[in-house]
Amino acid sequence: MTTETILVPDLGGAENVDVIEVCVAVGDTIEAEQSLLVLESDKASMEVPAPKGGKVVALHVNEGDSLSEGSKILELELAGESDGDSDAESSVAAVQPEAPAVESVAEPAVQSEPVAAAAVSEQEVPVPDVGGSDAVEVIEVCVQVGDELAEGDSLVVLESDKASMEIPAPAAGKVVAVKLSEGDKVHTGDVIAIMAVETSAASAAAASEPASESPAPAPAPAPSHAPAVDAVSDTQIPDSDMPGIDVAGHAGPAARKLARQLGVDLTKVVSSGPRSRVTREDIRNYVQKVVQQVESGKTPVASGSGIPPIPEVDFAKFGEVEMVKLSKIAKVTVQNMSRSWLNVPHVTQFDDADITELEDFRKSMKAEAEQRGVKLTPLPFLMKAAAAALVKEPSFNVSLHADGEHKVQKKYVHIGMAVDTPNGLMVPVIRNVDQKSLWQLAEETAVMAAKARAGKLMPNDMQGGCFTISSLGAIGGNGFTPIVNAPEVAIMGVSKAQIKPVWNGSEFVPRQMLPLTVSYDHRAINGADCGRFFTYLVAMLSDIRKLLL
Ligand code: CAO
Repeated sequence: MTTETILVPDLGGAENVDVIEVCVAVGDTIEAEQSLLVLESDKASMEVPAPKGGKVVALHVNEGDSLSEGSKILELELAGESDGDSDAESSVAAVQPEAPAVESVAEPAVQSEPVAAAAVSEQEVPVPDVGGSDAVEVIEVCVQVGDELAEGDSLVVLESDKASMEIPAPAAGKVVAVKLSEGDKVHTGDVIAIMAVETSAASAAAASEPASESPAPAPAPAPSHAPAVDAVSDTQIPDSDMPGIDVAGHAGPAARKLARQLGVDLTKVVSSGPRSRVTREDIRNYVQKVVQQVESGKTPVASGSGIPPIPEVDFAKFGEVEMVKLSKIAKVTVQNMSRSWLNVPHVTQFDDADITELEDFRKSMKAEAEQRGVKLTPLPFLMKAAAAALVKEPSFNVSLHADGEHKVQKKYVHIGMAVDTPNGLMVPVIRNVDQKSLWQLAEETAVMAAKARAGKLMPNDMQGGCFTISSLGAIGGNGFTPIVNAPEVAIMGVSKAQIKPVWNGSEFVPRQMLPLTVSYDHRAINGADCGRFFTYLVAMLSDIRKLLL
């Protein structure tokens, strides 16, 4: 068997190009032209094909390595060689791949008429030499008419079978026309765009000089196939100090192809490759996650789809940071809040309850509360009033059925209470609140809050709620808009009670006013329903004798 060392071919002078993907593994039997590696510079990615077929017996590269022309890629046991070739077996031959590894990409040259004085001239920007006569596809158009571009800003991304490449603006200027659309097949010399480019007498004069001597800021006239102005013009990988496309969804040809096959929007895929490059593995992980989420019902297809992701930011660029692991509860909260926020059209209504008498009564019960060993806070009163309102206005005691045809009317009154714990937000549920006394509720809410803070709630303790109360009354604030705890359809936010002047018809009197908000799911509840529910609840708190009726 003959073994050959496969080397990195001519990269057009580019050096230290990143390995984005290694497409083969030791033991693989490969064919000539099969992709071995995907390499990427700032401006282009390209696949390095096998110069011949055979079996990979050793690999010299890993993802993330930087390679230059002549770097060793792998050892290939050549296909079809007989054992009689054992002469060559001992001396491992280093061969240059026969096929050109990448298609060449030259800087686009602006075709223009030389101008005699300072002026803005409209100039065509052609597709540079993309190598070969095959058409290449436009996979991204990065500009639109009216865009002001800096020299080097990306105009379009082209992709052939083997490489994707960004075509940069050859000079600063304004886009006057865009001549290509995504999906177009183009050849060297086709016009990408027309740009209004400022030219000066000096640059115009220089423009008539040989291209290699023309100054950088102004575009040099050159035939579209000719090498462009700077040192990278005839390289196969455009200059690495040009800015690359710095957007989510930047991926090599292999990854783009896979994304297209699977219908994946690359901007949604979290990238793990060098310089935020989306790899094929990232796409597979994304698809796997989406399928799992849909199948487990965690992310109904209708929720979140089409919502652009929040871009990842490297905060360390701005100062010292520390990565803190999210607790399990915090992660569940992330999911629940996103789900409710995205699915539920929220409306929030505000009101103040006059709890002057309630507070007088509560304080008068302090001694008895101590004897009973419980603390009588406003919460049990709020629970009781909410339960009464849920019974009076059953439109609040429902959940929408997933079939889109029904709502589930609940005949029980279980109320959740948001508890702030060291591990995060938890919502234990107090059952049959309508049937319990204030003392029972005081005791049960205290037990549940203690259990939540100790991390001892069982799943059952947090299930079955019809409505939630979130009280920040002990902390402060004038009001907040709580997020409905779906599949419940309403939630009450309680803020801090304060003495305020209230007009009683003849004078202002000091009253203890409790700011309340009710957020509701407008799919299930109408504004008038909420008006009735909330007015009744506030009336109960303002005159707690009514709770007895
Ligand atoms: N206005 C003024 N004072 C209030 C009040 C209000 N609305 N609500 C409670 N208080 C007072 C209480 O009367 C008590 O005072 P005293 O000790 O003088 O009687 C004090 O504040 C402390 O109350 P508490 O917090 O111990 O008890 P609570 O029954 O009011 O609340 C609980 C229990 C579990 C709801 C609460 O401790 C809690 O965790 N709240 C946070 C909920 C939360 O995080 N919500 C946000 C969710 S969305 O992010």
